[in-house]
Amino acid sequence: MKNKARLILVGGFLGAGKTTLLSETTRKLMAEGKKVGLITNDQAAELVDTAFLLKTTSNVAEVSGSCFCCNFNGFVDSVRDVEERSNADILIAEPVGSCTDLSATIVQPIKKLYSEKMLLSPLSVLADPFKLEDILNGGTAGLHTSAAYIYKKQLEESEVIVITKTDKIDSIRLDFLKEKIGTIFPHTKVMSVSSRTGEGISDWLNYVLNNSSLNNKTIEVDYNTYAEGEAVLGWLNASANLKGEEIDWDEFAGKFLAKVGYKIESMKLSVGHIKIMIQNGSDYLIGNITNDAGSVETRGSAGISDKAQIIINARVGLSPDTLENLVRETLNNTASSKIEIKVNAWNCISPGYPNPTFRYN
Ligand SMILES: Nc1nc2c(ncn2[C@@H]2O[C@H](COP(=O)(O)OP(=O)(O)OP(=O)(O)O)[C@@H](O)[C@H]2O)c(=O)[nH]1
Ligand SMILES: [Mg+2]
Repeated sequence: MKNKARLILVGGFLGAGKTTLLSETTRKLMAEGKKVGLITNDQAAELVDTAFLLKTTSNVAEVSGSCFCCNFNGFVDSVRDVEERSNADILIAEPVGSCTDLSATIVQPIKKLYSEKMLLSPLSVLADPFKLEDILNGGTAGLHTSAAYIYKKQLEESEVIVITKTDKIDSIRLDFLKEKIGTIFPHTKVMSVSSRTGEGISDWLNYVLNNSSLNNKTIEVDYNTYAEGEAVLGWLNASANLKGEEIDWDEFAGKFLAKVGYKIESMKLSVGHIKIMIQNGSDYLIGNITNDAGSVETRGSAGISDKAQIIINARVGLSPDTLENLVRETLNNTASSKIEIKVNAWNCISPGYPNPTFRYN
């Protein structure tokens, strides 16, 4: 009989590096002959994360339209679906980056209702070092105060705080940061990873694969502040087909993101995360903006061709209507008369009040 599958929850604020770590981890585990299933999550469909992770494995299930906590049964169904489909030993799930109270709404319900079917690893919460440093120093990391509240609650309920992107921070600053976390959260394990260099990934994996969630504590969460922290973000998920003649998609992506980044910076907007993926057959490019300075990062290449698809996911401190106009205008303007845009899906919302299926305390 097959052993119980292990479920690893990888939380953390928008842009912390969750999907990148999932991708690197999956590659590593697959190379060791392990079967891995992944579960993505978002408030709406058309996810860059799902499309990106599908480049690593076909064993991806998506819960979209609601977060895991507010659609707990949908979450469990997806976990089981991907487990059966892939016969996976290890399942890794990424909740929406603006979600908190996961201990009460996911960890405890799984332990109470599904402990015979799955082993749950300690709840990992990923944190970008610069945002984390600012939050621990009493700042808001450029976020609305209610969004910063969510960030702090995520840290408070975590069993493992994983500092990400360590390739971007020097070792002395990293040690200070770890020390500070140890003072503020003395009972929480602290680890660090770089998905860019691979540093720390094996240690984190060993820890979550060999330990179970022992956390029976839930935290106090003021749901009105939590709801406000999510609602201040306009949330856009869109996809479109692009058509032109011999278009250099990397150049197109670079221009589009640079223009969005410029607007973000000049309007002094608070950025959760803006991510795009352009796919041209098996070639693809991912582009991200994760800070208010509007700085753009791209990876991969979508090459040159007549046709491509674009997925855009943006979480920005703007009303949905204004965000929609900003993205639409910038896309049209970048495409100019050379590229025809056929929109497949265009969804712009403000996340609703969190209403979890279960809440244990
Ligand atoms: N330098 C560096 N950048 C990283 C690392 N991990 C992630 N990033 C970058 O951080 C950005 C966000 O990464 P994601 O993995 O998409 O973050 P996420 O937490 O899944 O974001 P959401 O799904 O929006 O909540 C991307 O630009 C990544 O390339 C890392 O280890 N080093
Ligand atoms: Mg992600």
